[in-house]
Amino acid sequence: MPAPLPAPPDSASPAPWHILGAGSLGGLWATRLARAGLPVCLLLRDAQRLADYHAAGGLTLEQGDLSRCLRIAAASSAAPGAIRRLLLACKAYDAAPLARRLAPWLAPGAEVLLLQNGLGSQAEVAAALPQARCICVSSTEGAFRRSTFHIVHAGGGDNWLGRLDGGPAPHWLEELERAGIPARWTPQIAERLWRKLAINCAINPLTVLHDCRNGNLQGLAGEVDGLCDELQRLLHGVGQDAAAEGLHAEVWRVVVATAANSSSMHQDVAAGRRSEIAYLLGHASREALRLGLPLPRLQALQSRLQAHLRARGLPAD
Ligand code: NAD
Ligand code: KPL
Repeated sequence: MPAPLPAPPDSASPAPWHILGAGSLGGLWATRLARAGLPVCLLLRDAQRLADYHAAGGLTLEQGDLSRCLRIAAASSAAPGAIRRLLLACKAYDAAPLARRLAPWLAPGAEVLLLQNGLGSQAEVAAALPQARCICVSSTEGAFRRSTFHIVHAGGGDNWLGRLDGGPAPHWLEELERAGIPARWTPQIAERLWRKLAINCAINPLTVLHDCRNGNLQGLAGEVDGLCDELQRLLHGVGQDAAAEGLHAEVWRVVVATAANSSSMHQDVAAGRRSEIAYLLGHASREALRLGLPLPRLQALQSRLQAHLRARGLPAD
């Protein structure tokens, strides 16, 4: 393992955006930053993935009727060189192991943006990278991969950024704006993350168990409302009163607005991929246990989902 790297001498020059994971969201950020002329380096899994990327000629972004292939610089995540600003754009369960692997390459005071859904992975990464400044992102943008290096921008949304310990907005927020990435700084990022976790817990597991699209949950109103009651109690329990406000109405608004969509968890399970259950329902259950809050509907939902995943040979936590 290499020794930790010192900060580069010219730290006034704009720090390149190192982006780990040329998946859906990582690709969406990388292509928009590169299109705006900002320095970007994609960190790919290994030498084979790097060779595949060069053979593909770059990363393609599809937005509406327009597609553009960008030749973005890339390196292997095994030997990326010095990193001053990192966007960790992997799944929640990969975040801490990958952060540990990249730790020796981070310059002192490096900034690490965490794009993961749910909660729990952010604290794991922060513990793994005590020398870095971690910034959490709660994203409601939508993207998927049409093929390995072809990203489709599927839905508009927001990116809320903030540090769990507060702190002022970084100067590079303007770079995101310039790149057309909707980004807003909030001192209350935990509230945003908890609110999204609650919405995902009310919608995603049921779409898996009933093998349905989000809109079909309108036929399961009692079940959804019962979960929202308990999620609201949990949010109050963890001190996120603002996140609890109007939760039922917000869940129904999302169900209707995304009626034709398959939830991310439904897509993962249908494709035989690992889900992020441990950082959604798993985190909610762990917090309820810690607080001594009995939430029987959430617990029953978690048990049903875990049994469903195990029956398909998928990790249940
Ligand atoms: P994804 O699976 O499309 O992308 C993850 C990428 O990480 C993959 O390309 C994978 O190859 C890469 N990766 C894993 N290990 C690696 C390694 N060792 N080196 C280099 N790359 C590695 O996932 P995604 O949809 O972009 O989701 C990322 C996070 O963003 C998740 O937590 C997800 O819940 C959240 N999110 C996604 C969306 C969306 O629309 N896709 C929206 C909001 C939030
Ligand atoms: O975030 C989502 C997800 O699928 O993970 C929702 C809002 C439920 C939209 O599908």
